[in-house]
Amino acid sequence: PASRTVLLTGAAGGLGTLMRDLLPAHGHELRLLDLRPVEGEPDAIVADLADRDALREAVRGVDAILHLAGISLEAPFEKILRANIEGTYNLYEAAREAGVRRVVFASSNHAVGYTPRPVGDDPLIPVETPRRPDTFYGLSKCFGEDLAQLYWDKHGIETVSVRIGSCFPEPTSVRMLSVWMSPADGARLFHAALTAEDVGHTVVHGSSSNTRLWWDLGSARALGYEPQDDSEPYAGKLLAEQGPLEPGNPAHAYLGGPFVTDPPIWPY
Ligand code: NAI
Ligand code: 15L
Repeated sequence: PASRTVLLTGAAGGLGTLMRDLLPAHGHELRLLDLRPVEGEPDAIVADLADRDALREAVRGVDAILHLAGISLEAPFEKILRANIEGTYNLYEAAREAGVRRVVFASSNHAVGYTPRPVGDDPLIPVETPRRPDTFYGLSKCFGEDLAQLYWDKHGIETVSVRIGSCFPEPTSVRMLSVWMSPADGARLFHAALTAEDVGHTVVHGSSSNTRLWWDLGSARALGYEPQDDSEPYAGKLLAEQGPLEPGNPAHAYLGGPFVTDPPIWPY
């Protein structure tokens, strides 16, 4: 079904700001929500995912929800619990009560961050790869994916869980050459996830069609996603500055990159 009004949670964040610019051109009318005011958007709903009354109001009459809100990096468990675990539950409950039929959930590569990255002729990481969260943050994304499956099986709410790689205007590390999703491809993928028919609960990898790709994009393409971008033009500069990934370095050995170390090493 062509999606009409979409509730965009996390609208003040990095990805939310990019998608506010790009999604209207795909035919989506956005209702915005964030904990923080959204710059230049006085009509945005300023609310915490802990506020169930505000969520009930926010989801009323929308055709779909693009759920980006939450803590987006590693943090103490109690904070992750409140924002990402309880917050996502609160949003699905509001969606169920209001009869919203489709959610697109911003999952993350960090749900499976301890998956070794492919080396040489290794096959691409399949979307069915076992869960191996690399942080409490990644664990909260595993919870979100399982919650999505439960709400499909029990309540018929469809979700596309997008395990986003790194969606920023440009890749900023050698690892990101493999997992980068250009903002324009991000909008293409979210559009496909919002509008494809009969998705049930589908998990997809979220990246551009990078030359150095680590994971399989088959389930994303099956939604109608046709990536147009490739990080390769950035490779020369990043490799010259940072050198190649080293096999003996744990922060270079896994899909989740530096999130696997304790504490995580920044930048990633
Ligand atoms: P961000 O940290 O820039 O934005 C997150 C937004 O959520 C912030 O504006 C924040 O105020 C809001 N938020 C946090 N807790 C909230 C709460 N309790 N109630 C309401 N709003 C709350 O993160 P970014 O990069 O924009 O990521 C968006 C989503 O995509 C996150 O869920 C993140 O985990 C996920 N993701 C992003 C990736 C990326 O490359 N940008 C990669 C993988 C996943
Ligand atoms: C994520 O899940 C984070 O939200 C984002 O800030 C990046 O760190 C990204 O993963 C990544 O793996 O590069």
